[in-house]
Amino acid sequence: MRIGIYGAPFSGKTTVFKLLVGNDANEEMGIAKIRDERIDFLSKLFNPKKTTYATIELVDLPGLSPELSRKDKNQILMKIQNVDAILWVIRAFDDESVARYFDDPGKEAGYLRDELLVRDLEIAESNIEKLKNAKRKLSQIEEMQLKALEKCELALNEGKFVKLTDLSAEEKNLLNSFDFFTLLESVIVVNLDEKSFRAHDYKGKASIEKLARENSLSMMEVCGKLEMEMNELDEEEKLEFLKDLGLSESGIQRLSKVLYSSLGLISFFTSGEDEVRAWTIKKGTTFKGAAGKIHTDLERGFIRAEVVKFDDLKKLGSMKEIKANGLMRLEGKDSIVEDGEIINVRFSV
Ligand SMILES: Nc1nc2c(ncn2[C@@H]2O[C@H](COP(=O)(O)OP(=O)(O)O)[C@@H](O)[C@H]2O)c(=O)[nH]1
Ligand SMILES: [Mg+2]
Repeated sequence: MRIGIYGAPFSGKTTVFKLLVGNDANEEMGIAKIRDERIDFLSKLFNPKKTTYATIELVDLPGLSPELSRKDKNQILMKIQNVDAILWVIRAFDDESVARYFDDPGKEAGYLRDELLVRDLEIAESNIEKLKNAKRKLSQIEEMQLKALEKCELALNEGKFVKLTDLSAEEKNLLNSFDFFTLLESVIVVNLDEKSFRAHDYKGKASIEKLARENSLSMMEVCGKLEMEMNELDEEEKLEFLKDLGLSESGIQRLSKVLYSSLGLISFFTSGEDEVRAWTIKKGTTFKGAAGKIHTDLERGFIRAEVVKFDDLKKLGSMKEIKANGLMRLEGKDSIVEDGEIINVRFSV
């Protein structure tokens, strides 16, 4: 999974990127470990040689701002092609030492939305034109593409995201090759200073909430600077610090969860003496499909999966107790995996 970090200059994009990827990141692209306290627990319990967290790939973009030329903007936006989701970072922290492009975070969010709409409209229009000007009879697929593109054009002209347009699954498929940004999931991260973070209030809040609601985007608040400072603390101090803020987990942990849920992703686990590992799958994946994530042999030779719920294991404390209480079940290839299941695949090849 790849996520592009999008926003105006000095909004805290690189700060969020570094928080996710690790402090010493200095590249545009990085791999973020998804912190998951369930993996920490399993790792303590099984004491494996290796512990592997789920990961996501992140792309840190230069800032987009109104005074840039169309060409410069497109160059920046090109970097979010081929991502699965866009993470918007909005500047809502007060700090006179850091330059600011918009005096109102609500306006900043509106600007970011408009840039995506303008770019997508350009894509729709130019491809409609291309198809219409083709000096040959269009194939059936191209006819359908044209119809779908015209629906998008209409919606975009009304300021509506492509993902909210009334398109069939087939039409969405046909649109895949155009890389519409407003067809992707977006998560809005509002970067606050400590004062507004504690108060849960800041200028433009209502209008960002409205924008998120209207376009069906997820939204969350973080305090980038505090998170950075928190990274210097040891685990216990960190928890104290979070508690003082009325939180139980860091913004980055919350962000991972928001990303997962907005992308329709869940985790399952494998565990043993060699490795405890988290795997990322789409909601609705079957046990056979999940087995294929681990290894194609496991999918090919799938017999059954032994399944334990993480919460049961946490409660009972050992696999022995799980078995004694009949809490390990067997599942066939077509059953659906639920979030937090620990799976052992029985297979033969
Ligand atoms: N006061 C304050 N400063 C921040 C916060 N987040 C980022 N900054 C600072 O703002 C400046 C720009 O941040 P950066 O992440 O590089 O922004 P980018 O241009 O969007 O990548 C840096 O000096 C950061 O240290 C925050 O939450 N509060
Ligand atoms: Mg940056």
